[in-house]
Amino acid sequence: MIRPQTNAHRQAIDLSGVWRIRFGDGDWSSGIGSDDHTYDIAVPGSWNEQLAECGFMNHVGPAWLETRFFVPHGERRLLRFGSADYFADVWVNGRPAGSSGAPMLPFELDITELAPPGEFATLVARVTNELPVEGPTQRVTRDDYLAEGRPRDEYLPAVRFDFFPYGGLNRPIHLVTTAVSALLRYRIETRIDGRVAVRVEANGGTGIRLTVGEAVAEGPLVEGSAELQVRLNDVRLWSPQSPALYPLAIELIEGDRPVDLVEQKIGIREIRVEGAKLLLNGEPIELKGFGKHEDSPIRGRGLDLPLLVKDFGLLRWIGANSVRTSHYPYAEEFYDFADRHGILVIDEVFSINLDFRRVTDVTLEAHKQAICELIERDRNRTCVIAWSLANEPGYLAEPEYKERSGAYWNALFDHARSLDPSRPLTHANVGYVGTDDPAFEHADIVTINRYHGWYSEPGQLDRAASALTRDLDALARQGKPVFVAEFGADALAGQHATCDQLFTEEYQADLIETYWNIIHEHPACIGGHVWNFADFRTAQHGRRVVYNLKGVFTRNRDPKRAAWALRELWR
Ligand code: GCB
Repeated sequence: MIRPQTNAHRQAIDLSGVWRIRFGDGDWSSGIGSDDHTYDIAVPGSWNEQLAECGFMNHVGPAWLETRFFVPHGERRLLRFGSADYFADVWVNGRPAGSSGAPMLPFELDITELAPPGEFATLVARVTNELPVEGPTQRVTRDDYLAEGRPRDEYLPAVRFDFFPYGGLNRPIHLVTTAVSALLRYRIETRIDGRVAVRVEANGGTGIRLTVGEAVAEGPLVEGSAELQVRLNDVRLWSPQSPALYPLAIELIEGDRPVDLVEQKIGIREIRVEGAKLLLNGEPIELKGFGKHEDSPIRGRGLDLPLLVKDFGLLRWIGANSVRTSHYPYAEEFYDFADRHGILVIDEVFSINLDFRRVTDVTLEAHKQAICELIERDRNRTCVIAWSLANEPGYLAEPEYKERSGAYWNALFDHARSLDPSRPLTHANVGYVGTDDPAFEHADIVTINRYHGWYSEPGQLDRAASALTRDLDALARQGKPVFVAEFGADALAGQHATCDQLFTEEYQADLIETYWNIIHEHPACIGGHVWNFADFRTAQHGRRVVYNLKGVFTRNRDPKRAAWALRELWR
């Protein structure tokens, strides 16, 4: 799948705007009507906060979204969704156009036959934010909480994770036109000696011209694919200090004229694990940064470009060099910023808190599919330095996790490695599972999330520090790099105390500083990510005051005391 773009050969029309929405289980595939049950909805944007006053804040289930668009001329006409949260079926002019794939990832539908050029067409998408029971992130219902004997764990909306299950079309949707002869996909490999190899697949055409910076190569297409290589002279390597990017262009040639073109920017860099070190361009690198969320007031998970500008400015201000896309693939625009700003990304698949009592073969297949689609989307990204295959599986400390997950991880890590042997693989381990997590055996980087000093040892930083050191020492015996992907404390901005007190800005800053000093000094530790960059909305639960307050910035991006402390530590 090619990222939507406009040039002499292809056109991408952004369908963002105010659409109409209707909630419910009926069938509105040929049009949602215009009665009292339909509402305005801005796309991209989640329905929850936008339509809270109409009663849809906590809506989990289907909603029907509709827009009308003008269909320009173009031999092939495609609809390209950045994502649908979490699943969508689409109709164009009342006829089925297709469905989404793995949640939080793009999908493309060929609507050439459904939408004649030179006319308006109607698009209806049935979007649901309900998860399947056997998915890599599993559905939970109110009744499940009770059946599991966990009444105090009830969340509204019911979820197995600690962020809000926003629904809707949260990323841009484009109408893309191309010629019938068109580029279909490509795979870039770079080497730090300046070699850039590209494998291209196309429909039609006779040859490919590859241009990277000043270097050009041409080659024939054989059975729809071609492999080309160029070499850059005096290559400037990409790194957080100097995120040099080169323009890369792939042209599809038919006879002697170009019929398609795709462009992107790439950096030349190498990422490698050696012993307990993570090496970027052959030098050890310490990861300093955050787990984030796609979350902002009113838009929910909807793409918010001003927020991206702000967040990347704040990452620089605080001295961070990396982010994990906790707990799902982010919008492609996020990776554009990361490539340009030199932010290293641990790209996480949407798999959270897998409960191994409910894992089946269907779960494994869906998990593999999600990894496949994630790697397909992001493999050409310079900023992506590792794949995270799951967050906190076995989080209920269910005995089934240790008994059964070995074969699951074996299959999953093998699958990911076969798709991309060039990047290290990891997963984020939960404290309840401990340091003998069966997934560690397969991971290239041993990653842990730890809340000593918060959920355990509350308010006791000395005990928290000893517990963290014990964990790191135990993990270091594996001889692999150890990474702390989450640590942190909630702080209500403006809450203060003179002694160690949960929820105060002082305690959050002190806990983060205590952890950072241990992480920084530990020989096996390649760095840490504070949980979280900013306060974020989560489902209603007795442990949360509307938001998860572990942000070092508020949801509006004002700094808490911990932000200043980190700036001091990291810059
Ligand atoms: C975790 C989860 C994260 C939560 C965080 C917390 O371990 O990975 O999703 O938000 O803890 O604040 O409890």
